[in-house]
Amino acid sequence: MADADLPSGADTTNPADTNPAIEAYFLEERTFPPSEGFKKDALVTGQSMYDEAAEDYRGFWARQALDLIDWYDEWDTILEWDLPFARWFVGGTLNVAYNCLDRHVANGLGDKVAYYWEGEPGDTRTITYAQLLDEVQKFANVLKGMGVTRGDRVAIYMPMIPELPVAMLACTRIGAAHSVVFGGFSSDALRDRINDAEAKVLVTADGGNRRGAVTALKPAADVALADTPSIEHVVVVQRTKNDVEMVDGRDHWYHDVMKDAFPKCEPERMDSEDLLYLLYTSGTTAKPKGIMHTTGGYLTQVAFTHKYVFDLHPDTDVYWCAADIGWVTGHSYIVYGPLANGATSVMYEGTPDCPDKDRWWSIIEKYGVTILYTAPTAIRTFMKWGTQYPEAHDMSSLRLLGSVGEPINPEAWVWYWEHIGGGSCPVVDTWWQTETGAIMISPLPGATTLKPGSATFPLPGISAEVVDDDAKRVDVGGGYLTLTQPWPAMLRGIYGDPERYRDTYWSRFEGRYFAGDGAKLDDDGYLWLLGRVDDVMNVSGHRVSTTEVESALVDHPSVAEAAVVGAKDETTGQAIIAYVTLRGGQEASPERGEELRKHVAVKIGAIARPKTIIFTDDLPKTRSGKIMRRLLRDVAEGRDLGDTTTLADASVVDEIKKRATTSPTEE
Ligand code: 7RM
Repeated sequence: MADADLPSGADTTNPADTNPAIEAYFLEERTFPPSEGFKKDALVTGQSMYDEAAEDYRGFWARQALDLIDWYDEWDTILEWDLPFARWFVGGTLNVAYNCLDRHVANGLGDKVAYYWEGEPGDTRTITYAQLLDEVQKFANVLKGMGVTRGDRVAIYMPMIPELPVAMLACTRIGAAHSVVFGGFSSDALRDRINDAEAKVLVTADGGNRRGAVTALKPAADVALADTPSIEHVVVVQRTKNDVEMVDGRDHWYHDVMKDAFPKCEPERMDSEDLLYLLYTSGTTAKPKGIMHTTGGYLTQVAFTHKYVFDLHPDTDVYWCAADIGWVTGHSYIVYGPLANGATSVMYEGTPDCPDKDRWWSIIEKYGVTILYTAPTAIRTFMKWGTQYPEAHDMSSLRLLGSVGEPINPEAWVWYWEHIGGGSCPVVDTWWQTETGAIMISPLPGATTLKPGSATFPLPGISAEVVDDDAKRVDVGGGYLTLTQPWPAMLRGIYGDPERYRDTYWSRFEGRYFAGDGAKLDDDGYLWLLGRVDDVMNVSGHRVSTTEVESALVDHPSVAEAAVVGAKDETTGQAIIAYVTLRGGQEASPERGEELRKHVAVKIGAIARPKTIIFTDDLPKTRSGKIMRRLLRDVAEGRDLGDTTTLADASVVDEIKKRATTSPTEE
């Protein structure tokens, strides 16, 4: 299948006399139609849902809202759209916790497992829907007892333990909005987010387990709490038993306050447009943006996408989204989507290499996981570690794989398909953002013929277009990815800053939502994400996407991962610098570097040939696994590094800096 000698796509897709916003070079010709076996039981196999939605997207979403969600009062108006401000299911009332818990228990599913939870040290908990409902009601009463009421904000700073979804659902039950701050973020990040939201209560834990060590959360929270005047109470879950200080009157152990909590708590009837949560995007330069998600539209679209993109069969599937709940992927696809659909999920506390590099595969084998949803960064890491780890486990329970967070290079896609999916599981590449709330562009696995590396088409009810610098639609080729009509889970704004909302997302192209991604359309109308447009390189006047060069590098059998940046260059404007991680057992050498440079030239054209290849064991990444190309560009241009606080492992940069100054280049 793998074909390293595909002809260059440059001359077929890009006439040299045009000047596109981003050029399209990479040609991937492999296709994977849904198998008959998969189609037999698939929820969607044909085009009719697309057609139905295209005819009337408002009506389509209204039917989904009725089908998937229980409402106390139905809405009067499906959508009020005063660009850029949307209101969905106006006048409708509902409660998210009720939809995620009570209705399933009332339907006789109380004993069904909501979460198989696995702690990193190997301790486990199995939590049924009935147990989760009990816990949520009690914690809702705890919050009420601390003065939290409808409309308040609650900050949550926790490891991946069951009390995290409990705290989120307890908030939704009483109509308070949560603001989950990823447990890996610093005290400063926590403080700024608490203060921006003016949260009344903080829910945290003593610590969490990560790669065999305890990460102390409460001590970090204490530093933040020195400067958060809105916080009245702090609830602390005991997870790791590390030493913590408890401030009298302010700090309370979770197990203490839960002991006497009243077991029943009626869900609040919330308005469809009431704030459900804030989630801050980790901007490295500007003040973080509190992305606002509301209730009815959000729940509708996360339930819809979780059901149809993952072809969910709730009676038989064991679903595992391996993200952190502190990332939007965890909000939508560990908590709200799966619970709204009554799914059984796996939740894992730790890292994939603890105690060994096969931890995920042993979890899949142990619980019989059928659906796995993860990020390209994880897949490329597994490629680097080698196939012996997945091969040591029986993963035949898997039937569907998902990817999210970055463009997935075709070769990583095929590796995932082959070595994790055993050559029989569709891989759904799902494009979306914190701001979109739910999956927007993705295959439907029983209906869509897959192309490795393509997110394929907008989902039913979603409308996306690629445009050029003048906002003119591009039908074939590269440009800016825009969304052209409102969608139910869309952000409702930036907390406290409507103007920034308009400026950031709606000002670049009139009437269109644009949040920074490049994309191209191929001859068959498939969408290929090309990375952030800020990262696009300008080489002798050609606008080259980082994604395509990276994919050409990862296409080489020796490469596991690559990050490419444009660094200032006297002759070409920018020169392409590639940071490359080799697969297990492969040796770095000047010859290997030369071979890779050639490979890129053959694969996509001489213009994209990297000037320099820097071999590195690791790349700087955000906590959700996105490569931080800005940092690599700074290293390549010899600039001082800016803020690196969203880095997963800051030492990676120092290592790369050393190598960058000792690596041979083209000349
Ligand atoms: C869900 C999430 C959003 C940004 C987005 C893209 C990139 C996400 C894909 C992707 C290519 C994908 N939310 N991105 N998914 N790029 N293909 N399937 O990641 O707010 O943290 O990030 O992530 O650049 O704009 S996020």
